Amino acid sequence: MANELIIACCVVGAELTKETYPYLPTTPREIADAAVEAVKAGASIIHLHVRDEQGRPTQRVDIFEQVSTQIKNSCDCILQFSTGGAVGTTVDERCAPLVLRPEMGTLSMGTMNFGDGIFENGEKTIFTIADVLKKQQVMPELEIFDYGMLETVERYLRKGLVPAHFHIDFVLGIPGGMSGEIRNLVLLVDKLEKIRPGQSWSVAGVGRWQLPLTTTAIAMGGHVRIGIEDNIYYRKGELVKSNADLIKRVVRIANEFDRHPASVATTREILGL
Ligand code: KMH
Ligand code: ZN
Repeated sequence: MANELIIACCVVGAELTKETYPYLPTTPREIADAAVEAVKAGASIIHLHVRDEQGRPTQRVDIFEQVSTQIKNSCDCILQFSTGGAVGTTVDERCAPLVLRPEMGTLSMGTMNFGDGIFENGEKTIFTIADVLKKQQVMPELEIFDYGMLETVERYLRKGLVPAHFHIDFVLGIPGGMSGEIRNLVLLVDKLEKIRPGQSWSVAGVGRWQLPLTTTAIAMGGHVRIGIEDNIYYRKGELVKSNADLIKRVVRIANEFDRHPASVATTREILGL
């Protein structure tokens, strides 16, 4: 089991538009199909954002419900709802879909510049989202965009201010956060090991960092998040056509390391879901 690789797929995200990425899934059917295709390619977790009728990011419960049902009708997988939403989404909107009680939900651990916007995660916001996750019995994935956010986790754990059971995702390469240089991942994993030996973690490399970081995580024994939310290029100058294409490449690389995609059941076991 230790060798199995959890692949989470971030199928659509909240910041991309069809103008910058023409293959972007936006309707509930397209998003659900992209998720099912990702699961067939090896993903066991779907990191979910949804879009409204105009293709804009939304945290509307009815659309989350529609997409979740369509995915679940076609395959088993772990749904991880975004509580980050898009830059500027209010905290109430961000928490709203948790009423559907997905198996997992994200919890970002600090405020940051996010490209030209501000991704607001002040202490009050973190605790509000953490409370709703707890109330709905949704397992948090703590999103770490910078070293200080991991130190925040350490501080909050000492004070009992965040749920004790979580998965960690290092999201590296957002302009405004920590870059995706490999030494940054090594630093973070080293720190995490000191805070919580044996804690499960994955890495999400943004843009050109996706391939080197996923390969490094595979070699280090971690897990990965891949998908067009984080990276729309297969290689420099060449747009990737689907999430599945990104996943298939990572599965090929992982196989060379004798690591194989974790099934949904194994993922639940590893994460204690
Ligand atoms: N769209 C970003 C501002 C999450 O999903 O929890 C936040 C985000 C994180 O995507
Ligand atoms: Zn997201």
